[in-house]
Amino acid sequence: MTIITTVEDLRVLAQKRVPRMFYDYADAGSWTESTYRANVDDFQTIKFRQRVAVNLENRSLKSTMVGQDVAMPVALAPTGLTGMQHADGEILAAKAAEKFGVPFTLSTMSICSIEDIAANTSKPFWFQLYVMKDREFINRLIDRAKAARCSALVLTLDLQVLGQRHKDLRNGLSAPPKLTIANIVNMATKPRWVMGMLGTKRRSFGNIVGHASSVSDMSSLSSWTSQQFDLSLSWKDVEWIKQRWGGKLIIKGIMDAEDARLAVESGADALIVSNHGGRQLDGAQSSIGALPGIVDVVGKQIEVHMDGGIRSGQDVIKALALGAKGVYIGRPFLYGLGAMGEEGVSKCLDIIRNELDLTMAFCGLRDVTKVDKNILLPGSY
Ligand code: FMN
Repeated sequence: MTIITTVEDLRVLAQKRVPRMFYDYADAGSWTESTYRANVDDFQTIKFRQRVAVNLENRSLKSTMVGQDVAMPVALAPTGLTGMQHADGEILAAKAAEKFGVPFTLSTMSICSIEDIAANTSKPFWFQLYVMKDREFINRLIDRAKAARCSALVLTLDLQVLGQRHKDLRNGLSAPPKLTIANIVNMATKPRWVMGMLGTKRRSFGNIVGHASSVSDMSSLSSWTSQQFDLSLSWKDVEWIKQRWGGKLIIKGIMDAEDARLAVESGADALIVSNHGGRQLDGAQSSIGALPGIVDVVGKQIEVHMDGGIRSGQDVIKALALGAKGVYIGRPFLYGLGAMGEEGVSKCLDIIRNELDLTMAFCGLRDVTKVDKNILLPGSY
């Protein structure tokens, strides 16, 4: 039996259990993957101040993100094709997040639909929107998210063009995925995954197929998707979406202080410092590197969240210390899902909670909302 004590253990197990083309899709970054690696590595240079003989009774990890209570300030990031890491992956991840008390964010490019998540959970979840050229489709998605009682809209702005991921090209990962002999042979070595997929009908993009006017099946999806990136996207569109949505708006993909100012002006309630997990602009700064500069500029006006490279509770507390009100994990929960389904996502959240709690204690704090730069060694960040 494999003993799982870290997010890395979940990654290793997921690699064994998920077909290569889908594992690589989750695990890869763009081009040389330098930003993808920097996201993780830059956390390691930040050092804590260890404190002793402080009362550590009754510790609390409870906080809020965009005014909503969270059991700890860690949300599940929107990830496309999650239902390919494990059958019904989005439903399983949403259930694990709900039980734990943290937000789950459903991607536009998910396999399970908005309605699937609403039918299988009882608390509100968050919906992530890409700005596509088909504005009628956006209108319908927003209406569907409202009908499903989504309590925040995460608007991703960093995907007007797609960063090239070599592994996806080599593995033939497209919509629909190319079933090459190599892919089929590899899938045959992952019986759990195959059995799961045979047991579900949810195998195509649930928010799109049958909902966008010209997409009725997986082959019409391919040409539709390639036309949908909106090269003319501007902050005016963001204002329109804010107005159309009318609820909490979180803008994702901000790496620049000037863009952070514009996000505030467009009426966002929060922004996410994010480089898409190193999957878009390779050569961009790490997210944790960009965070302090953005907090300095807009941190008093709006909640600043971050994602990218978080692999432990220690990383979470470092981001909070540098001014993030909350963070998101992408690959860590996908590894959990690929490794062990819903149980794996819960395991991932448990691991991060325990690491966060103990690290906070070592730094002499009892309340996660009180974490600030004082827990870090000056000069190490
Ligand atoms: N971000 C989006 O806004 N929408 C998506 O559909 C989306 N799909 C993703 C798919 C995968 C497999 C991964 C790994 C990331 C995706 N992202 C997407 C980016 C994540 O929301 C998040 O920014 C990133 O995963 C954070 O980095 P981490 O994986 O190191 O935690």
